[in-house]
Amino acid sequence: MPRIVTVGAAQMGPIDRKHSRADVMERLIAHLREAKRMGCDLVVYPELTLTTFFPRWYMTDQREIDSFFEREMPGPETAKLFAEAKRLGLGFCLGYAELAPEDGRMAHYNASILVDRDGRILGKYRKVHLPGHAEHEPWRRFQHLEKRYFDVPKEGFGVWRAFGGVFGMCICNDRRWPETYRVMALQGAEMILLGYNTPVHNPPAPDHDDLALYHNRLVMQAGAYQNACWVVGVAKAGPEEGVPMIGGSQIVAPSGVTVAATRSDGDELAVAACDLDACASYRNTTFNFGLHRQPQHYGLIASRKGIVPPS
Ligand code: ING
Repeated sequence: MPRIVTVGAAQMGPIDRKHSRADVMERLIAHLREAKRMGCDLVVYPELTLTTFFPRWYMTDQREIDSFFEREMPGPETAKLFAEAKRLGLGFCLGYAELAPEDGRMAHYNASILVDRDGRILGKYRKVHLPGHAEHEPWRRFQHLEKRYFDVPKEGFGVWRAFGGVFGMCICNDRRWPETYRVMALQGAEMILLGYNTPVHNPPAPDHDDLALYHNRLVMQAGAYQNACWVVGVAKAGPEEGVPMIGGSQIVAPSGVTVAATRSDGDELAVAACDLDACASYRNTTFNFGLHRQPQHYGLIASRKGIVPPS
């Protein structure tokens, strides 16, 4: 019996500062209803789906900063999403800014959750690779202050049994680092779910701007193929508060082939029926970790003087 999971990559167009959580809920629920009509089992939303990408602004007032965070999940404004998903029998993956009491203080995480069809939260992931900077850098067209507003979590990448398979999560910049996929694949991940908010323009490297969509596809296709797993990447896209963000949401098979993708920069659902057993064709051959990997050779070998000594 093939283990098919029909996935909806629920790309979101711009969410502006003036958009309330209620406004966003309407759009997220519209995605759920279309996904149900399309036969989906699971809907994947972008990173920080509930608000505009606020790290683009320099803020000093902690109350203002915390207004972009959720103190509980589900909370009063997100409960209706959980209720509608449960009513429709859909699971979902949701990215949001999490305010969490920890060691006597309030920790701030860029988080995502995996929710089962019955509304239970199966797992939570907190973004490991926080890009950008921590202090105001006025030379930039816009800021990217994730290092200012989010904490690096204590825990790393995990996987959870769900929807008949093994699922992992990561967030945005995580997808650019090969370790991200490998750590989850070594735990048995068959499908990795991720959301992203990626500006077209990267201030430290403007010469990369024309390749933004290519790099987006490259890293997810490589991650999928080299780790014999499905990768679902979902954008918050379009001109958001004057900053163009890439679209390019897509579902990538273990072969590395993109099997479904959005074409717009707005709210758009890309759907694919994903056979989790398709992972085996690569994980039992080319990427049979037990048979072919040589981890004893991957560390820094003190006896070998590399061209560039370790920093
Ligand atoms: N955004 C971007 C991302 O990794 C970035 C930051 C853009 C890094 C372009 C490098 C190049 O897709 C988030 N939110 O991580």
